[in-house]
Amino acid sequence: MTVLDHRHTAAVPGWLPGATAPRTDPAPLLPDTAPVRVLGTPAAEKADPALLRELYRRLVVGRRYNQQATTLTKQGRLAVYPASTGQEACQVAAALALGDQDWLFPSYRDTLAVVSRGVDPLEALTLLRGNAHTGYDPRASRTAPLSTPLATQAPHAVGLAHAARLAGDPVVALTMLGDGGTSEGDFHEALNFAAVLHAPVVFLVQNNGYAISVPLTQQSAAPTLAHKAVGYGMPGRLVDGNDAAAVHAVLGEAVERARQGGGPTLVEALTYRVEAHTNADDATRYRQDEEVAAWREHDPILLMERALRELGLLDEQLVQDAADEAEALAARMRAEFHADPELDPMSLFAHVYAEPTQQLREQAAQLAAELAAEAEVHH
Ligand SMILES: Cc1ncc(C[n+]2csc(CCOP(=O)(O)OP(=O)(O)O)c2C)c(N)n1
Repeated sequence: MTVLDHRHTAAVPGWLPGATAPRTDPAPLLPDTAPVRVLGTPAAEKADPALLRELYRRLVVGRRYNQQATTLTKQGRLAVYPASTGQEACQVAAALALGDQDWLFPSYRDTLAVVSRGVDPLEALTLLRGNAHTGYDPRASRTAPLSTPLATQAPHAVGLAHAARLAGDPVVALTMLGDGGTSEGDFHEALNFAAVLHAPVVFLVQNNGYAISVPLTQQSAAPTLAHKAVGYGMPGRLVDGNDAAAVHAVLGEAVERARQGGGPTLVEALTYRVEAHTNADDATRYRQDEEVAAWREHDPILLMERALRELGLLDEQLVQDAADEAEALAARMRAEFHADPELDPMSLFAHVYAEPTQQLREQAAQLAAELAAEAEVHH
């Protein structure tokens, strides 16, 4: 027995009165001990067949979207694309778990979630094409811009959700991050604020194993990333991130809990980034082919197909319709991205502040003069 042991045994009963005492036993907040699974388990039989088929359709279309966008980067038609190939279950389930009144706060890897939420598939790629603007109306779609700085979208989600709660609107905000994002200060501040304010927020961490070349083992010593919830006083859930039905169920519960005033939830979805970080990365430099191959066997579309077949829900028509829709979308992407967009450099200054600052006005005037001078030269 050491002096420190005494601290553990005496802490709660002998705690001094006042505001510093722990308010609840943290043990009930400990995350799931194993990832939640639905597909291939008895729970699949209780799942809504229409939902499973809808998830399948979205997965197939989503995979094709990822493939086509990646190809467009190779042709120089798209500046950068952080593919969510292999992570489509998280992407489509996140979009489906939200209602129309809710808000999504995505990261740069979550274009597919934005599209699955109903934003035009081409508009959703505007930022990644090199435009200064988001390309879609965040207010109309209740979808924040894709966040390039890691985890900054998390405090934004908390702020919006808290404001909505104060206004009495039954809005839930769901924010998506990567495993690397959970090391950012913004992530921790967001969790703390969300728990203290009891904000209706769901944090979805897609643990895809890597932050560019940094594997999770070098990123975090937490037993699971879901454990990070406990210290802030919210539940942490662990789910198989390639099981679309499980991700949908776990997120659905968390969204409902938040809507009913139950506060925030952190969900860790175990998944894998099958492609490189972006088209600017060579993943073979830091991971083995066998690892990728093993995850391809646990692919979200494979899991869903297998489950649908077992349940007698995979008919020719569904397969054909999903494939046709996917090809039509890919063809539209190719056609639309064939030409370079016409950009107005002056639009750079739009939508920054409601009232442009003096500095921005000066910069805008300077750019306008430079453009006019250039036009004169070419005249
Ligand atoms: C604040 C901040 N720091 C560093 C970067 C550079 N950066 C871009 S992606 C990335 C890795 C992120 O990994 P993870 O959060 O696991 O997400 P994933 O890309 O795997 O979806 C880093 C460090 C950044 N975008 N923002």
